[in-house]
Amino acid sequence: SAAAARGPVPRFPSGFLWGVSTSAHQIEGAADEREPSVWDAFAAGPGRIKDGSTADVACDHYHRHREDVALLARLGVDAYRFSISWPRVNSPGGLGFYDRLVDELCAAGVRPVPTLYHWDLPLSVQEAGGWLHRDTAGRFAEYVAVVAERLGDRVSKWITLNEPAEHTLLGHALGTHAPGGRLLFDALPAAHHQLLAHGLAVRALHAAGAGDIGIANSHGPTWPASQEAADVAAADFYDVLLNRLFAEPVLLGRYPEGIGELLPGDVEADLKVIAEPVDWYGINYYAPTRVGAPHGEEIEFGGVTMPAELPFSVREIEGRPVTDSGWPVVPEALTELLTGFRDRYGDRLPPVVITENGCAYEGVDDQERIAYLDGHLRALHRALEAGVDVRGYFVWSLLDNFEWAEGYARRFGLVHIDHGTLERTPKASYGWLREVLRAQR
Ligand code: GBH
Repeated sequence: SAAAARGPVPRFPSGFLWGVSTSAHQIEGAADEREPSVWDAFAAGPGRIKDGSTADVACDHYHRHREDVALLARLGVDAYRFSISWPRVNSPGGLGFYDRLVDELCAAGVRPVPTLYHWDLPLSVQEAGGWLHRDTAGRFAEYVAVVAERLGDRVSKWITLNEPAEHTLLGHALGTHAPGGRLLFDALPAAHHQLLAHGLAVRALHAAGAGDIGIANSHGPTWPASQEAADVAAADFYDVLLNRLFAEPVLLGRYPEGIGELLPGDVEADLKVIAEPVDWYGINYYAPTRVGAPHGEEIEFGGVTMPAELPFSVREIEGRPVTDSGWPVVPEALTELLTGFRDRYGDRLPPVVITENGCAYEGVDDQERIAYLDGHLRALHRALEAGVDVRGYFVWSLLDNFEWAEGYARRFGLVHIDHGTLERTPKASYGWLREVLRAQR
């Protein structure tokens, strides 16, 4: 078989944390058993979700969590990254659901790794100003304190936010995700307030006696379209906006040059909060991005419409296979990303965990997904050999799920979901990963 021809996945250090990831809004369903979130409101608008779907039922994980925990246990992962829905915690019995989930995970020998925010802001908080409003950061910290108080006796590893970069760009600058803001550069306060929320959450977790805290930031190498000055400058700018703007406040306690001036409030004082030390740094990696000077016209890219007034344009990476999302498959860019982080941030970079990596493909005999994951594990191992301190790897995702604006049309799961019957069927990649994990023991 193709897997045999590739040879075994190299051996990772003992204690390396193997896991899979999901998020609440993408899998839970049971929307009528919680407060509404920005995603419920966004999906209700016409033309927002490609297949016209909503996450009202999703994978119905809320009612089928026992079956899903059994799938995790059989897969043999050490850890499960899921997210806690703030709108559910706001609703009667909501925290009780996560309480039971954590108990079931512990009983199954799977370590719970909750993310405290994965894009599903309570609609009530949006109506009070959302991430454009500074108070949202304080409200988030209050919610975090409640969760830590209830789960802190059994949860020993925490993630504050998922991908504030994507939530800013897609949710507030371009409007292709909830809450649908099309503010372009006026969306930057949403980034700052999320980062402030991260810092306040770290403090709230510490106050509750919790430790081992990280953030899950999306990162990828930015490749200039050519060596011409205009392309290099555009790529640098994109790198500042999508990578450095979110890494540097957390790791270095400062914004990249030119950014701080664009932000509201006492930025220097806020940076002290944002730089509250994390114990590890989570990276979600999917693909590199090739960027050049602006075209001066609107372009469609990776399902996103980029307005003409942006000072860069995203270009195709040629000569590579692409996944069903249209993203190129470039495993060695993961090695480049990690060694680049180590070189840039040195001893300010804590141990790294890959908190998401995966791909969209159809079918249950998903040989392309196996090839993608196999290639990325080898690239990750090369980063370890090059001296980068990587402590864990989480596949996105356990289940096919609600892929935001793409609806159910993109399948990232190791387990297939029939969205009619909600039947779970492990794919070939699930069996492959189980064997990889077994061989690592
Ligand atoms: C994550 O976002 C989310 O955390 C998760 O909820 C989601 O389901 C999952 O990934 C899959 O989408 O256009 O070639 O330059 C990922 C966001 C995906 C943003 C890849 C950057 C670069 C591809 N990232 N993308 S390209």
